[in-house]
Amino acid sequence: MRGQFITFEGGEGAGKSTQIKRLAERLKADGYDVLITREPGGTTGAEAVRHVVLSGAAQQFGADMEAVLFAAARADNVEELIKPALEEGTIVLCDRFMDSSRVYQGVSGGVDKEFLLTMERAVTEGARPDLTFIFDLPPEVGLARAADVWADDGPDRFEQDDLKLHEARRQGFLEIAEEEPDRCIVIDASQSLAKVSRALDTAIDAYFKNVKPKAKPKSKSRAKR
Ligand code: T5A
Repeated sequence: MRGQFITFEGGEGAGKSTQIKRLAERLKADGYDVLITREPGGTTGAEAVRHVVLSGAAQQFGADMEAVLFAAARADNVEELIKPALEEGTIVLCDRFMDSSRVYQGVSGGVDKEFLLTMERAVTEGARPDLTFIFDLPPEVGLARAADVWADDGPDRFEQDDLKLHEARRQGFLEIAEEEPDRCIVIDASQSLAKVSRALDTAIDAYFKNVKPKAKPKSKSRAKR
């Protein structure tokens, strides 16, 4: 029995974390075991890497170095959290994953595609996403939303980038969705919270109908809430 590995991708402030939390509650209420994780992060080691990359401390060493750091954080998250959870039949909801490296480090960072894919294959072995939601919206809308929740220290290393880079990332995610239509579903994230929630629920219901989730629903009384 293997669980389902569902990843959420997109630009800054697209609403991924908000929807992941809501969806997790819904799935738990339906009787599924659900694990939420994020990238970079999830484990103690990966959270330490998160601090290094998002603070901008690694930026001076170049995009290749940042790509390696994201891959290192991913390796830890996969080995410590994601793979064990999938093996137990859990539904794993991950806020960003390999597509963020393809887009942020590859498309906008200029890191060699083959180098990225080699690291991706090594790190994600046994933990490839079954389904990926690409939250699509104009970058200026996402950045304005993100700005509302910035901590006192302001935008992080990637939020500070030029609007052109954010636009290139948006196109990069859309290209991945086009290249891998069996795995990716694009969600119009510029809509209201209620409409985005509805679009996501509809897509999840259709997906679960087709794949017959390997994660077995437990009886309601055992559901974690
Ligand atoms: N990165 C990451 C790489 O470069 N390479 C990699 O391999 C990986 C894994 C991570 C950064 O690292 C980069 C990408 C990122 O720049 P992060 O803080 O985790 O940093 O970045 P985000 O994932 O972008 O986190 P955000 O919090 O900015 O975006 P979310 O999670 O998409 O948005 P969310 O849910 O927090 O919502 C933001 C605000 O908008 C509101 C929410 O209430 C919240 O206030 N909101 C809406 N408002 C109106 N309408 C809606 N539909 C809304 N949905 C949410």
